[in-house]
Amino acid sequence: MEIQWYPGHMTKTRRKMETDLKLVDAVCEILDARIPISSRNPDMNEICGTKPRMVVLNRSDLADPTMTAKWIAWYKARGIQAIATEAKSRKGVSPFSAAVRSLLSEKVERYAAKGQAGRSLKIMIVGIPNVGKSTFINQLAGRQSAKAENRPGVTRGMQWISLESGLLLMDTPGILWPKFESREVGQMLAYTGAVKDTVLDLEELACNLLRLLWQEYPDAVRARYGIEMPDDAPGWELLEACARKRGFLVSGGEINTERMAQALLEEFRSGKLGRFTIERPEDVQ
Ligand SMILES: Nc1nc2c(ncn2[C@@H]2O[C@H](COP(=O)(O)OP(=O)(O)OP(=O)(O)O)[C@@H](O)[C@H]2O)c(=O)[nH]1
Ligand SMILES: [Mg+2]
Repeated sequence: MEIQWYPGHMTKTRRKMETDLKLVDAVCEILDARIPISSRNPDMNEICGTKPRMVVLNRSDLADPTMTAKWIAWYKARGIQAIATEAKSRKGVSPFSAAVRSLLSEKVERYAAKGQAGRSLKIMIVGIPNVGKSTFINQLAGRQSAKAENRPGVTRGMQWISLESGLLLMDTPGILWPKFESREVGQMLAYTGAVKDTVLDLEELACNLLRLLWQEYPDAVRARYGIEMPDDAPGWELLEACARKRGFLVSGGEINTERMAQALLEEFRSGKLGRFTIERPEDVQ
């Protein structure tokens, strides 16, 4: 499966990001807590240079809480500020300001020494499409300043939003990168909905996801779809078994795997199927 999805506006965003970098004190990358590896832009080192950086693991309401705790510990062990959030419900969002101040403590002290204690700290918020950047900013601001919707590509331009805490946040459009190091990264981003479904083969995607979940979280799959299959059953057999259990048939009694694929992806993305983290710290290369 070849995934083509690097629209021209992302090239433009990346360039604008590089030029806007001089305007900010730090960069905060928002990751999807379900896929902390694949949702991390491999070009960030290059784009950010020496700017201080921190990480937010958002959508943690959809991730496996034990794994989220492991990820936070993993970042901490590497001296990287990281917090876990559920921007949609605002849970975990408030420690952000303190984390930024700690990240920029030298600057905060310098400002205070110059009698500029109230001077704002400017943070660029970046991340893949649809990860919740604008929602996160709106929750911090306590108002709907940035447009947020459940589809990738909602934010089109950069926008400044000021917070009462003295932070000034720059919302940016979500970006992906032109090349993926591996096919897996592309698929991970597709499972979570960071990439529009129109560029994908839904059934292949659903088979691969189901295979992965059957391996890592079999109880959740069993509980939702009532299937009982061998541990090593291939993805398409799992998908067929689920479709049969659901009664997704087409005339003539054939199984409607396309409908099941759509249902599976929707139920995974919305959290109805359970809370999953499909990338572990041990998988970091
Ligand atoms: N379940 C869940 N949904 C979230 C969370 N944060 C944001 N969302 C939802 O994700 C969708 C996308 O949110 P946005 O804030 O528009 O995402 P964005 O990163 O700004 O997207 P682009 O501007 O397109 O790059 C919305 O439907 C939000 O309600 C979260 O922590 N958990
Ligand atoms: Mg946005």
